[in-house]
Amino acid sequence: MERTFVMIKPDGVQRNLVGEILARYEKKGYKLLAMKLMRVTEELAHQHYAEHVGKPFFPGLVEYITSGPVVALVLGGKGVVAGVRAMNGATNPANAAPGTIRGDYGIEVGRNVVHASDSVESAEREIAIYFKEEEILAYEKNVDAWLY
Ligand code: RTP
Ligand code: MG
Repeated sequence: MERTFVMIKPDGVQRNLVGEILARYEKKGYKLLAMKLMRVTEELAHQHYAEHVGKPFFPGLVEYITSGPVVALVLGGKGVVAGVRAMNGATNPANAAPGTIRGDYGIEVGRNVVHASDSVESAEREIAIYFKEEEILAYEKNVDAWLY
């Protein structure tokens, strides 16, 4: 199953958006494979955002991402990498379409609520940074069996 790495960033946690955002991914049909509330250290931020080291916004990005707890997720499903990017919306919430997470909940690029991997290769790299393989669960769902 295709997998992606998703993060609800510190502003999402502080603004009580965790449940709303998780509900969107769940209702879409993506499968929750791993989840944890955690702090991102400076070292982790440098690893995760290695491609942005040296850019003008990098120091601000590190300060933002390390400023409070985040929710780290692994989601699975058909086309999940591109699908979650589409649900998150454009990087700058000012340009993100209404109906996307950033379009509905943000107004500032430096506070854009969520992260998602931009390719299958990035996803596998980022999942390995944030999770041990044993923290990622394989399981089947059967709603009827749990209702009755
Ligand atoms: P992300 O990696 O967080 O999912 O976001 P993205 O792919 O849409 O955007 P990316 O280019 O990878 O940028 C990473 C994060 O850096 C912050 N940023 N600030 N001030 C700026 O111009 C600026 N540009 C990027 C955002 O938090 C962005 O999500
Ligand atoms: Mg990115």
